[in-house]
Amino acid sequence: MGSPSVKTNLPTNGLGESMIREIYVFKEGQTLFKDVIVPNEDLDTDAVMMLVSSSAKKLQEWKIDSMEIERFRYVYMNSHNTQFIVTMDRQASLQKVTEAMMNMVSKFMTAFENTLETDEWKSTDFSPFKVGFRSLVGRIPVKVCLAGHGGTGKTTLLELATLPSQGPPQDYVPTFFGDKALLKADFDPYIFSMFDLGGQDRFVQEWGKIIRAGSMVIIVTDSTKENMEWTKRVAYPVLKAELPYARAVAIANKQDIKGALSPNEVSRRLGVPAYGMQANRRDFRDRWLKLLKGVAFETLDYRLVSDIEVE
Ligand SMILES: Nc1nc2c(ncn2[C@@H]2O[C@H](COP(=O)(O)OP(=O)(O)OP(=O)(O)O)[C@@H](O)[C@H]2O)c(=O)[nH]1
Ligand SMILES: [Mg+2]
Repeated sequence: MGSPSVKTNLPTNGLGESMIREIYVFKEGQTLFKDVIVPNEDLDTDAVMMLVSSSAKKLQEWKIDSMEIERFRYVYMNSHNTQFIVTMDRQASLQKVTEAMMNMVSKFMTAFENTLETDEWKSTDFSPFKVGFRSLVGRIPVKVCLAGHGGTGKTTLLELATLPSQGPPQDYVPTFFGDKALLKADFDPYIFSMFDLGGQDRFVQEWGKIIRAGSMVIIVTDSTKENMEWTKRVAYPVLKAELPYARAVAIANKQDIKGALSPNEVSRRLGVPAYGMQANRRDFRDRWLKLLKGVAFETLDYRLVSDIEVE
């Protein structure tokens, strides 16, 4: 520790990240277009859309508003008596999505304005809009936070994912404050902005500023009892205060070390689904990327940060 080669890449604030989950476009009660990237299993989507679109109808042309329901935020707009509704993670940056909404509706109008002004819209196929919608979604990174104590393997995981040809680092170089890197892999249409937090105790007080707008939290542990205690005592209060609506999983890292707690045991102690890992081995990259994808698309077991319960 305190070596001259510490990493000192200060991340920028988290205003640029957001996860857009789906879009619906309605006119006169009909669905003109929809694209669901990550289905919302928690709520009755038809009922929610009915509610949101009735509010959208009352909006002035080109005004944007939003409403929050549980862990989701519905951003909506009204143009040419057509209602546009985008679902995003509640936590994520509203500013970025507002911008994206403007672009989206402009794009839609460029293609379909004339159609919407006559009865033609009733027989028009709007599905080609999917390409434009998805490319806008892909321009806003989804924020993923790697949280855990110093030396548990966060930077190793970051580099395992983002620097595949180099191979994960074998030396421990503590991260100062935090670091970040973009990750593009088999996550289409999403790209991830990976925030690697400095885990030494003196940096944990900075986490609050760094993790804002995070959609996903990866809780990194070295699968020891002491580390479980630290995670619950020090990391959980910050995560619960700052990112209650984010999705969380735990990494039971360092499974190769003798005496490592099993992923099941880590999961039981932390109150979060835990997945075994050996981050310092490049052949674990595939598993790590699949895990990230599974959390993003909600095909893998996760827990909302606010729902984490510990004894
Ligand atoms: N044996 C073993 N070592 C690992 C494993 N994963 C990471 N390491 C090593 O553990 C050390 C962890 O280093 P980092 O990844 O930099 O730790 P960190 O969590 O980023 O630490 P801070 O930046 O201080 O928060 C490095 O020496 C890694 O090579 C693993 O699965 N098994
Ligand atoms: Mg680090």
